[in-house]
Amino acid sequence: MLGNRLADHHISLAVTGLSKSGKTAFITSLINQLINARDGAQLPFLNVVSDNRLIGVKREVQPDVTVSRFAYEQGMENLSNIPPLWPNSTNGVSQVRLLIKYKSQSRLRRLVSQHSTLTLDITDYPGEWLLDLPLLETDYQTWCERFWEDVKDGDKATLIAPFKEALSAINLHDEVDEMQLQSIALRFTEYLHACKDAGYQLIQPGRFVLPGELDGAPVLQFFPISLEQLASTKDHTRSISQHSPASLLQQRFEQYQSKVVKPFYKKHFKRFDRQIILVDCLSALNLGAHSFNDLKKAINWLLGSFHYGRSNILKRIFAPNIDKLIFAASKSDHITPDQQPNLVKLLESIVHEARQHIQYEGVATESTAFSAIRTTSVGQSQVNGKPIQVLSGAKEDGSILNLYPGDVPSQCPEDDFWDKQGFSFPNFMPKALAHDRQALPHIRIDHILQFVLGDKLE
Ligand SMILES: Nc1nc2c(ncn2[C@@H]2O[C@H](COP(=O)(O)OP(=O)(O)OP(=O)(O)O)[C@@H](O)[C@H]2O)c(=O)[nH]1
Ligand SMILES: [Mg+2]
Repeated sequence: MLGNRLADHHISLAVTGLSKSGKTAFITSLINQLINARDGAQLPFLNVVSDNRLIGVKREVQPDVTVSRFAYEQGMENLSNIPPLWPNSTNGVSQVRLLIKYKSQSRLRRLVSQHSTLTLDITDYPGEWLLDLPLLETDYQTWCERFWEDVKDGDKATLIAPFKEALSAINLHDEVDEMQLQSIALRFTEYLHACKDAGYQLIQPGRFVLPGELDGAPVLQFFPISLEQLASTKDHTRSISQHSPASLLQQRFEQYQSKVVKPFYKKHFKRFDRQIILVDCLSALNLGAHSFNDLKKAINWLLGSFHYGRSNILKRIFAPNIDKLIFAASKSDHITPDQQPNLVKLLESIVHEARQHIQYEGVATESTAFSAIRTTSVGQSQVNGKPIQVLSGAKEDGSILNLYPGDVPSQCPEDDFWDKQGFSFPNFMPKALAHDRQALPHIRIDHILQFVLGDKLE
């Protein structure tokens, strides 16, 4: 028994990231690289591969048979399509389990068994749902206050107008009119969609924009009341009946917490050993100041709510046991190699405070920039007689574009950055694959694998 335990061990890896940060592409590439590790994958920094100790990797039936199987084959089919397509975007939860068989360097392990096996479990889910996590620590009133504080910024102030108008029609001291609540909730949902389309990142509650099987359910029919309305509910000279809209909205918010958010996290985020936090700094830079500032806000709100080690409701739900965590700026094939160090510094400036808390709790952290599926090649060009690096990649229409996308700022940019310097790239498409079992081109996935798995494969 002890022998088995020594030879076989297990890691549950949390892949965390906002919507479109690159989680599904990362998991697809991770499976692809490990399966092809002995057959074409470029993984020089993964010691078990460079030491020639990896025996093989295979997929096993996942631990939770009630959730979908991670659609790796479908993703590879998309990538080998002509023209190649990105893996489909995620609208539900799925899982994958990999068995990694290797020769251990530990004499004790080798005495027990010739080979050891590391079991790796990963869960994929829509990034939209992740931002619901901080809601567990918020009551309805605080949520409303935060919401109105947040919409003061930029275009959100304009986008909110139709919802604000609809909200003004409601009398919180009347009896509930369910149809009226439903139609105001619809305006609220439209506002969240408009923010998403405009490139904002802090979209909450997440199920409103990606409801899955909850589409049309009353638990998604609530919204924040205005600060004036909030104040009027506290006016003790006017009693609020249990059947008033204000009470119902609060009840729905609490039902959303207990019936939607909590079960999701309880079921899928129970126990992790290692964590990767993906941050798509480059798309946010590309979209402009509003998107970048919102990304920073969303990431810090999220990380603040993890409170690694602190005893709170999330701690009880997560019971986090994480000993290693890596922050990774995704899609780094959008910039030239000379800009990669700046991208890591930019990422570090976004997560600085949260990282200090996490390290204080004894969790080893690292930061890096990577590309799960590399779409570009690097070439040279001349500007004013000086050589510069440029990128070449295929646009969505298949045409090839050569460009210098811009300098990456090494810390969160000040206001004048957005006026002075442009940063621009199209959504490149993946390169054509010869077949769907080929190793995917990537940047630094092997560094990430070494950080999260390396010590377990010694
Ligand atoms: N150039 C480049 N683009 C990438 C890379 N990874 C992801 N992308 C782009 O980002 C999009 C979103 O990637 P996904 O992996 O679906 O992101 P996600 O975090 O799973 O998104 P949700 O499931 O919606 O939360 C892809 O469709 C690609 O357009 C990468 O390594 N390089
Ligand atoms: Mg996804």
